[in-house]
Amino acid sequence: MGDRAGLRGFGAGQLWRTDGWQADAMLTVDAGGHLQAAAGVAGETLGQWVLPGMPNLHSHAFQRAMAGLAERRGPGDDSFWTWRETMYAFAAAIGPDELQAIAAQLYVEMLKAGYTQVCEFHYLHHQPDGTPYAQPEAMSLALVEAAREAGIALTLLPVLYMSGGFDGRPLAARQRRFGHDVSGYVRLLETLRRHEGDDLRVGIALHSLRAVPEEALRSVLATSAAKDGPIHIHIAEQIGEVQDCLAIRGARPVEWLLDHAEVDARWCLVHATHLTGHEASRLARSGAVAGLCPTTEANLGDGLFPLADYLDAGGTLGVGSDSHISVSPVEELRWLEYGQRLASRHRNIAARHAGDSVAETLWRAALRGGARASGLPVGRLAEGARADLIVLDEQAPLLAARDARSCLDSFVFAGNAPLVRDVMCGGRWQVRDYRHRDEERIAARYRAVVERLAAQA
Ligand code: NGQ
Ligand code: ZN
Repeated sequence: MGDRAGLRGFGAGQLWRTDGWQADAMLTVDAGGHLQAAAGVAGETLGQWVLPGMPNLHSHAFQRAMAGLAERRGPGDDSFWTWRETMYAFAAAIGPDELQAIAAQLYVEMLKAGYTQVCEFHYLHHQPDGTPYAQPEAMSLALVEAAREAGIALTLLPVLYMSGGFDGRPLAARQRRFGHDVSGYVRLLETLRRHEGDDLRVGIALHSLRAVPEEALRSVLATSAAKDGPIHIHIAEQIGEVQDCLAIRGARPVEWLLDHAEVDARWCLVHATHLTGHEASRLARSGAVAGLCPTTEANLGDGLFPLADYLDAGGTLGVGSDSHISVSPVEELRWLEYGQRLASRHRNIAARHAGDSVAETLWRAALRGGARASGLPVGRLAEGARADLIVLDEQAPLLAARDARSCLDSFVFAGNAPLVRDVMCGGRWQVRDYRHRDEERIAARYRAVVERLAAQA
C-alpha cells in the first residue's frame, strides 16, 4: 500500500465514475478518509470492478427485527394499515439498548450488501408511554452509536410527529412516544447537531402531512434549525392518504406540498407513489429527490411510482430499504424496474434511450439522488468525496466474461448470492472478503436481544 504523508493509493481495473467506467483508474485516500485528486500514490489493486457505495435514503432501523412477522393473514382484509398495527405493537418493546443492537446488525447487513450510508427516519423518541427518557435524545444516540459500531455514514433525521390524521386528531396511545411540539423538536435537533461530523449529518424529517399540521410545518421550516440540511417527508404512499388530503386540504398530497413549501433540492419526498402526470413533472422540476423503496412498497401493497414519466421529466430519485423486508440496493433497483415491466408489459423501462443499460441508468440515478438526500459528500468517487466504495467479486462465476458494457446489468439483475466482496467506508475497510470486521459480536448481541423480545411478546 502506497503511503505518502498519510495518503494511500489504490488501483482499480474498472472504476465507476459519474459518467461510466474508467479503466486502469487510481484513487488517493487521505488520512481523513476522503478522496484526493490523483496524486500518483501507487498502491494496492482493489479489484476489477470498483463502484461508489450506494446511499440508503430511507430506514426505520427497528423494523428490521420484525421482518417476516407480518406475513400471515389476519381476521379481515390485510393492508398497510393492519401492518402498521403489528409494527406499532412491535415498536412498543424497543428501548435504546434494543435499538442499538438491532440497528448495528442492520447496518452491518447494509454494508455487506453495498450500502455505505443510511438516512435514518427516526420517530421512536420517547418511552412507550410518551414520557421522555432521562436523556431526551437517548434513542437518537443509540442510532449514532450503532452507525459508528458498524462503520456506516449516517444522516440522522429526527422526525416531527404531532397528530394522528389530517383532521388534527391527537396521537393514539401507541403513537405517543413519537410526539413533540415544535420547540421541543427544534431543541432535539440542536442537541443532535452538536454531534455532527464527517460521518454524521443531522437533517429534518416531517413524518407525513397526516402527522404535521399546516401551521407546524410552516413554523418548523421558518426556524434557524431548518436553514440547511436535508428535509425528508413520507408522502402519497397510500390511496387513503391521497383521499384524506383531498377531502381535508383540498389538494393531492404532493400538489399540496409543492404549493405550501419551498420544495427544492434539499427535499426528499419518500414514496411519492401516487402522482398525477402534472405532479410528477412539477416534482421533477423542483430538484427534490423521490425516495423510492420498491421492496417495502411491494410488501405493503402501496402501488407503483410513475417511473418513465418522472425520468422523462428529468426527475431525481434514490432508493431506500425502509422497513428492511429486504436489505439490498440491487434488489431495490431490480424491483423498481420489474414493477414497471409487470404493469406496462414492456421491457427496459428505466433506460429511456436506445443503447442505454437499465442497471447503469438506475445505479447512476440512485447514487446521485441518494447523495443529495443524505447531505453528505457521498455517492461518487471524486475529489473531496468520502472514500465509500464497494468491490465486486470478479471471481464470481456470474461475472465471467462480463465487460464494462454488461457488468452492472449482471450485478443488478442476476446476482442472487451477494457479489459485494469488499467495502470501504470513510477510508476504512469495514468488509473484507465478505466479512465485516465486527460481525460476530454484533450478530450475537442482536440474537440475544431479539430472543428476549420474542420471549416477552
Ligand atoms: C413508518 N412506514 O413510519 O414506519 C411508516 C408506517 C405510517 C412506511 N410508510 C407508518 N413504509 O406511515 O404511519
Ligand atoms: Zn418510512
